[in-house]
Amino acid sequence: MNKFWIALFATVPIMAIAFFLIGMSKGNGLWLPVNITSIGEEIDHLFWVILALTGVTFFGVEAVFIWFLIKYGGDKNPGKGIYSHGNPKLETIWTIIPAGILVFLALYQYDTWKDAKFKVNAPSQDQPVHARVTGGQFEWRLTYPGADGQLDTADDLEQVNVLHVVKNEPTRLQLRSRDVLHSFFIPAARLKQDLVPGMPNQQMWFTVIHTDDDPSQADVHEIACAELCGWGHYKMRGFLKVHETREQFEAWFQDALAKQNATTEDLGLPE
Ligand SMILES: [Cu+2]
Repeated sequence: MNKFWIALFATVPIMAIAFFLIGMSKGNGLWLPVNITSIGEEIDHLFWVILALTGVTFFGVEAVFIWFLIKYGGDKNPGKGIYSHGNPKLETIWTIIPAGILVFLALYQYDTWKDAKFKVNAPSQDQPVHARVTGGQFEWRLTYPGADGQLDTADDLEQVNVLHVVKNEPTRLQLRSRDVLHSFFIPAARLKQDLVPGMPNQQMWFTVIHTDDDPSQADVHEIACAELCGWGHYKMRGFLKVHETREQFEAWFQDALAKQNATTEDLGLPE
């Protein structure tokens, strides 16, 4: 076979590996952000297990592919090609192996999924949610229950796009959509949840255990909408602000509440 074609096809796996190595090398911001939640370590572990499985498969498939290109090239096999109508035994084997791997993954990830997603495992269910996240075209609206612990009362605090939480405290959120499908995604927390119109009480929970070791953004992490939700989808960028202590959070909360409830007189503005 023409060496040119071998080189061209071999370029694909070589480039894939090169991009992978560049992507995962530290400091260029292409890889996952540093994990900040207790559940994130388990999710990262699953990520690596799946990456290893798919990686080994990738190398195996590419090796066979390149070997076949060389072995069955036209220069070594002159004449007409042979057309096969399949091999039931071979097909059974290559169906059973991936099916087995998928069953293994389904069982292997079950405990993590249960902890991250089954509502019965949500923390502090007897207490009010930390905040309600309402996705809407095109913003995240955060509503915190005030001192009464009830949402939709006069002492609520409403904020846009920045979610404030406290380090080492289990945080439970209520999620809902105001209009279309959105997806609340906190990459550093390794959590993502669709907001489905008509399902007003979806939940997400996590505990921030440590913050990014990059001092320039030690306590602020990106929030993104991970579901194309309209022309302004890109604008649904928010931030997760982590307070070191409950006192710091309360200080921010009271200040924000006072600003929210300020009158024009308080602010010294003309009426
Ligand atoms: Cu959205």
